[in-house]
Amino acid sequence: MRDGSDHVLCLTTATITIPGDLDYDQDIDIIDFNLFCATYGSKMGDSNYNPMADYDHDCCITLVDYGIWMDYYQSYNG
Ligand SMILES: [Ca+2]
Ligand SMILES: [Ca+2]
Repeated sequence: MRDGSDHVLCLTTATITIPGDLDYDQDIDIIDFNLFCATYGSKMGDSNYNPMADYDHDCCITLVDYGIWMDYYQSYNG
């Protein structure tokens, strides 16, 4: 029986994505660096291509992406 007082409690987890945090554990550390290195040099379609590490969206993981990742790393770890 519905009496109009039913409430649906919606809990949403607001996951804040930190740019450069490739393993989504809310930090930028050596693990993220290793993940970046694993995808470095790949291009879209390659098995090791990680679009999350393609910061300039050119479909390749290059030195440009590395520079951007390093900026994220250095800003995060101050
Ligand atoms: Ca991380
Ligand atoms: Ca790129």
